[in-house]
Amino acid sequence: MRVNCRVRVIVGAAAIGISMLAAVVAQAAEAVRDPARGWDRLWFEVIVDITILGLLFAAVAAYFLIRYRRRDPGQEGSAPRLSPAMAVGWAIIPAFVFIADDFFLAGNGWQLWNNYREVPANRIEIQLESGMYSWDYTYPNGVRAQNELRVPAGKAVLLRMTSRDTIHSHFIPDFRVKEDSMPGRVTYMWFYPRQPGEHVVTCAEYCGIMHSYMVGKVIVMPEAEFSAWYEQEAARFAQAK
Ligand SMILES: [Cu+2]
Repeated sequence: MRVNCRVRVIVGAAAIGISMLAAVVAQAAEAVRDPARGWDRLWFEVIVDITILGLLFAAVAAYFLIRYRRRDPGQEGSAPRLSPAMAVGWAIIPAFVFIADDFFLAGNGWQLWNNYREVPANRIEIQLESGMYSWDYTYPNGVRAQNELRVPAGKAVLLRMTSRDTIHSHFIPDFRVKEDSMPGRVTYMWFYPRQPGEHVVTCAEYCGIMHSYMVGKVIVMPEAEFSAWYEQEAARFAQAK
């Protein structure tokens, strides 16, 4: 009777683990092109998975605590006999459920990263030179901006980055992207600003005593508004030459 009950608990745990993995697989199968959404989704999956696993393990532990509690002060406990197969099962199945989920989430993260490294063809490409202590952006038409990156909504933005002094790290928390910029090497990052709004840019690599002042913002504008600004800035730069 007792053995049957334990077998049911083990089988139940394995079934929940497998169905949980299946749900994660189904979600991961949808290709996510907006990296921010992809990372958010993966993080949500991590939270859901560890919550389910944690509750499951806690429920089994609580069941055992109640089921095998001491019923009178003089009672002496006795360990139930486990067959070798049961002993191995008790060790392997919970570990398998936990580790399988860990590997699965790690695999999802890797896949997401690989997808992220492929930049959409339809994009605006901006050069970024970082230096102590500013972010200097140059647009394809020669327009330059410092610490304020204006971009159109609804289009992927690619930054090709380098540094004129030391290592900095261009971090836009709202878009879930962060990448080092360094002298003598061109690195890149991209993000997909879907709606107009403002987002903080900050340096995520300690680069000197004013590091904490190395902040800027991404200003996402409606496309028409961006085009007007872009042309106006181009004319201003042409006049200044
Ligand atoms: Cu910096």
